[in-house]
Amino acid sequence: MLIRSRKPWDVIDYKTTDENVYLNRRSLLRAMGIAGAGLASASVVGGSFAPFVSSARAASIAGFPATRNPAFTLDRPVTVEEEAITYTNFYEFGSSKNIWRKARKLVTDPWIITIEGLVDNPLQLDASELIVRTGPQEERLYRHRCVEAWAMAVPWTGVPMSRLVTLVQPKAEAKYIRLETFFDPSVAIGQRQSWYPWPYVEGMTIDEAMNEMAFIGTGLYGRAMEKQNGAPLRIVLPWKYGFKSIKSIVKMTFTDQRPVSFWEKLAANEYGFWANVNPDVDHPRWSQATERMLGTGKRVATQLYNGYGEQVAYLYKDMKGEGDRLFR
Ligand SMILES: Nc1nc2c(c(=O)[nH]1)N[C@H]1C(S)=C(S)[C@@H](COP(=O)(O)O)O[C@H]1N2
Ligand SMILES: [Mo]
Repeated sequence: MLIRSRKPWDVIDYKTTDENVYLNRRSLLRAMGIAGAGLASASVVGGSFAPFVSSARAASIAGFPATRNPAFTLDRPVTVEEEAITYTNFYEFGSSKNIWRKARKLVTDPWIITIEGLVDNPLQLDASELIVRTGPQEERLYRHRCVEAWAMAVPWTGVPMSRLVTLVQPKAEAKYIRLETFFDPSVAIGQRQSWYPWPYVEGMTIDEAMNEMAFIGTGLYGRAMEKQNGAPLRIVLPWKYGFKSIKSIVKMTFTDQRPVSFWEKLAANEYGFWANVNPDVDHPRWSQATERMLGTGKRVATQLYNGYGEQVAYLYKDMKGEGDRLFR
């Protein structure tokens, strides 16, 4: 296991090392007409928490920050924290990216998760307990690529998905995991929009779940997950478009049937099951050749499997029959 033991004085600095990134972000906020100056200066005051960090998250919680696993490195600066936790996709709270305040109404403690279906050890337990049973937590730096062509690079805290699979012991017939988000339109006002096929559903194969990159996220930037980022736990599949990384999970079902996701139900020609990042397969409505980094607005070339081909390409090598659907 490539886990480095961290000394107490070895503080992780999440502020990017690239000063231009920060300066550019400031001008971007200004251009967007946000009260950018205030937010921006608050975020760099050493030691004190910026206003966009919730008090629950600012409070120290056991397990945070977790030791960083140095096996997962980046080819780009870490995105400024404020951007990653205030620009989010969480349709349960509306289709805008600016839903972080609305998402804070979600009660995430206690949070019961059911793991059922074709497994020898079905479980129903609190999210915190699940993390203890699949721990220890670690931190990983991953790229994230939304199908809409924005991207970020962030330090997630969490546990490998393979530990959960091992814990519940899938039966031989199980091939897929179907994941489901909560349904509570009294809090999640986006769920009052009845034309969407709530609850949000996603899926992966068990082979994908066993891959070393597949991660259960419990935190970001060394603190517990903000609600808008999918507290108390979410999936992180960095080689796939972001919509596969389902947030605030309440149920996981091991099955022999391929799950039909929320987005696939809405628009199967745009959002398929595999959804592996591929710069050569355009979305029907836009190019996927490049992506825009949150914070800097910098355009960078999109990479096959989001740059994780070495780790995941073997999963798809015999799937030629599916043609380019592999990447939608
Ligand atoms: N339940 C749920 N999970 C979700 C979404 C959502 O709307 N609802 N959006 C997805 C999309 S499109 C992306 S890009 C990522 C965004 O994660 P972030 O907002 O934490 O960056 O979450 C994914 N998980
Ligand atoms: Mo996305």
